[in-house]
Amino acid sequence: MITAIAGGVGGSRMLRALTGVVPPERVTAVVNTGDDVVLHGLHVSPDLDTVVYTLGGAANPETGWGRAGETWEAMGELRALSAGRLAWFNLGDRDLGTHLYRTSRLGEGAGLSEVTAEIARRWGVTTRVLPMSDDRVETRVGLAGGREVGFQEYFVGLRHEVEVEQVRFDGVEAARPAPGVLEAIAGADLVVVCPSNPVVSVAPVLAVPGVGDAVADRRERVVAVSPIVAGAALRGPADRLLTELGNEASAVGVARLWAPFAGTLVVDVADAGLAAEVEAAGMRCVVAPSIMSGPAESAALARVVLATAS
Ligand code: FO1
Repeated sequence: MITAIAGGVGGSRMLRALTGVVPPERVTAVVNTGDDVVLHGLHVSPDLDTVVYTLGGAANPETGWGRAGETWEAMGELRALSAGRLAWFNLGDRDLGTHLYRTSRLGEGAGLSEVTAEIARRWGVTTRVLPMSDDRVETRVGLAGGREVGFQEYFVGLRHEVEVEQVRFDGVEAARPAPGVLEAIAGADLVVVCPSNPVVSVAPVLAVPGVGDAVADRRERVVAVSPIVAGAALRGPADRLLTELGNEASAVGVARLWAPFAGTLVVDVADAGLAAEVEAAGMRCVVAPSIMSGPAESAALARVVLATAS
C-alpha cells in the first residue's frame, strides 16, 4: 500500500506514474486543498481536480490542469459582461460541471472527501483520492509591501510575478485530517512525497494537525522526490518561493526542509554532485533521472521510488 502526499500538476504526474506500475487501488493520494477557492459562488478545488482528471485520463495535456477538449463559452460570456474583470481565473465549460456538482453537494451537507470520491468514481479512478481535510484551509500569500492575497490571486491573477514575504494557511489550526488520511499514512508500506511545491503544496498538507506527525512517525518509510532540479522548479514558482522565504532553491534546500519527516530524497542526475550535501542535511540520497518527460521516464522514476521500500 502506498500513500502519496500530492499537490497539483507535479503530484498528479507522480501519481499517474505510480499507478502505472502498481495496482491503482493500492494507492491513496492525500491532496492539498489550500489552493481551493470560491469563485462566482462555486467551490473550486484545483489540486483535487487535477489529480482526478489526470488519473481519469481527462486532464488537459498542455496545461496539466483543467479538462482535455475543453470549450470556453461560459468564460467568453463572463469576460464580455464584466469587461474581463471577473474572468481572470479560467473555468472551462466541462470543468464548470465539476464545480457546480461539488458546490451543490457541499450545500446539501456532504463532506469534501465524500464529494471527491463521487467525482473520482465518475472518472473510474480507483486510486483513493482524499482531500487533506474536509475543513476550510486557505493558503494566504503575503506580498512585499504588506498586501495579502489568496493563493489563486497570487498564482493566476498576479501570474506569481510578485515578491512574496510570507505564506500562511488560514484555518489550519482548527482543521481535522479528512476521514482516512491518518490511517492511510500509518498503514502504508511506503509514503511518497510527490515532487510538488514544498511551500504551497506539501507544507499545507503537513500543517493539518496530526498529519505532519503521522508522516514523521513513518520517516524511514517516507521517500520524497525533489521538485527542484539543477536549482530550478520544473514548473511554477517553487524555486522563487523557496528563496524568498529564506531557503535554498536546490535539492539541498528541499532536503533541509523535508529531513524532519522523510528519510529518503530522490534527486535528479543533474544534481548528483549534491548527494553528499543532501545526506549531510539528514536524508538518504538516491540519484536517478527524475524528470517525467514521458511514460517511460515516469515509469522508471516510479520504479526507483518503489525500490526504496525494499
Ligand atoms: N492555472 C492558471 O495558470 N490559470 C488559470 O486560469 C487556471 C484555472 C484553473 C481552473 C481550474 C483548475 O482546477 C485549475 C486551474 N489552474 C489555472 C491551475 C491552478 O491554479 C494551479 O494548478 C494550482 O492551484 C497550483 O497547484
